[in-house]
Amino acid sequence: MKIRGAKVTVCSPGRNFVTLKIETDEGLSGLGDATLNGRELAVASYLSDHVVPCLIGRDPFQTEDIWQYLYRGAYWRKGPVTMTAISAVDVALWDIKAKALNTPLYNLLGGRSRTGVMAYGHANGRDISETSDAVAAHLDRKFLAVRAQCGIPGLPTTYGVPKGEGPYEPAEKGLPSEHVWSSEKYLLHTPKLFEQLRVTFGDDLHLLHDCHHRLTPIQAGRLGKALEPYHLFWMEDPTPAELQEGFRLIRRHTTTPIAVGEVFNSVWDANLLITEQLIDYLRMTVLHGGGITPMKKAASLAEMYHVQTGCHGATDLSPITMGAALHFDLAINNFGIQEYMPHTKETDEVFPHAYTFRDGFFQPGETPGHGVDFNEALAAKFPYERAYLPVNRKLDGTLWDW
Ligand code: EZ4
Ligand code: CO
Repeated sequence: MKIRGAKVTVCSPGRNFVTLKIETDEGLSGLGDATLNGRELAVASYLSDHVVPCLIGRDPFQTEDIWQYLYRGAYWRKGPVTMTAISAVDVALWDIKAKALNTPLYNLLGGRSRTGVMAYGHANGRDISETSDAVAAHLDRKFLAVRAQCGIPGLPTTYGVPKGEGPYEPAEKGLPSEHVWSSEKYLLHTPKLFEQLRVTFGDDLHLLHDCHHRLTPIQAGRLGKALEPYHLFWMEDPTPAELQEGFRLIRRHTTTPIAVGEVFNSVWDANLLITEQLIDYLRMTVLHGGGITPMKKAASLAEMYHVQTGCHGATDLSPITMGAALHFDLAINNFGIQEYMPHTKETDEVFPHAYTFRDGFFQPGETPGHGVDFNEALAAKFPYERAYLPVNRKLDGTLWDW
C-alpha cells in the first residue's frame, strides 16, 4: 500500500478545526486532527506546504519511520505547530493501519486494559451556587468526576466561566478579548468553593480544578495545602511549566495531586516532572504531543515513575482526537482519567463518530480504525472564522498567564 495523496481542510462548525485526510492507492483513507487553538492556519500551511509533498509514495504502515522522518528529518524539532502537524499524520496513519487490519485502533496499542474510560466534565458558574448547580447537572448525567471552576468576587470575568448562555467554548470570535486576574482574590475564594461542594455532594465524587498556569509555585503550594481537606482528584496547571524544577517547590508543600501538560508537545517538556515524580498526571495529548507514536513512549516512561495520564479533551481538540485518545486510554496500563467537553451539534455532524458515553465512562466503539469520520461536504458549509483564546492581565494591567 502507498500514500497517494493528502488533503488539509479547515472548517468551523462552531469553532475552527484543521483536518488531515491521507489517501492510499488501495482506496483506504485515514484521518488526523491538526487543530491548534488560535493558530490553526499555521498548522494547515505547515502540512500542505511542507509535509504532504513528502508523504506521497510512502508505505502508510511505517508509522515509526514516517514519524522519525518528520521529526528528525525537519532539522527544526518540537514546537506546537510542528508537533501538531506531525500528530495529524501519525494519527491518520494509525487509522489507516487499523482499518487495513480491520480492527479497532486499541487492539494495535495493547488491546483492552479496562472496561471503559472514565471521563470528567466541566462545571462552571459565576459564583459558588451556580457552579454547584452545574456539578449537580453532571451527576444527573452520571459523571463520576467533575472539574469545578467559578467566578471570583471582585473580578468582572474569569477564564473558564461562560459569559453568556450555552456550552462553554474557550476561544472567542475576532481578536483576543482580555480578562482581569488577581491571584490574591483567587487564593482566598477557591477553597470556599470546594468546601461547599463537599458539604453538598459528599466525599465519593471525584472533584478536579484547573489553575490555568496562573500561580507562582509557592502560591500553588498554598492552594494545594488549603484544598487537602477536600481531597481533589487533581489540581491542574498550578504554575507555568517551562521551569520544570518549579514543581519541586509545590511538592514540598502539598499532597494534592498535580496534573500538567495540556500545552506540552514533547516528552522533553516533562522529563524532569516525570523522573523526579513531581506530578501525578500527564495531560499531553495525541494531538499536541505529536501523535500516538510518541505518546505511547511518554506514557511508558510515566508508567515507570507512577505517573498516570489525564489527556486534555477540551472543545478545541476535534472529535478525531477524542476518538484516538479513547483508544489510547482504553489500551495503556497507566491511564488515569480523560477530559471531556461537549462539541456543538454541528461539530458532531461534521465528524460522525463511534465513541459513546454511558454512566461516567466512554467507549471508543468497535469500528475499525479510530472510529471517527469526516463529512467534507458538510464541513465546506462552515468556513474558517478568526478566533482566539482570551489574554489575561493582573489588576494593574500586567500581562499574565492564562
Ligand atoms: O484552555 O483547550 O483543561 N482545559 C483547558 C482548556 C484550554 C483550551 C486551550 O486551547 O484548560 O480550556
Ligand atoms: Co486546562
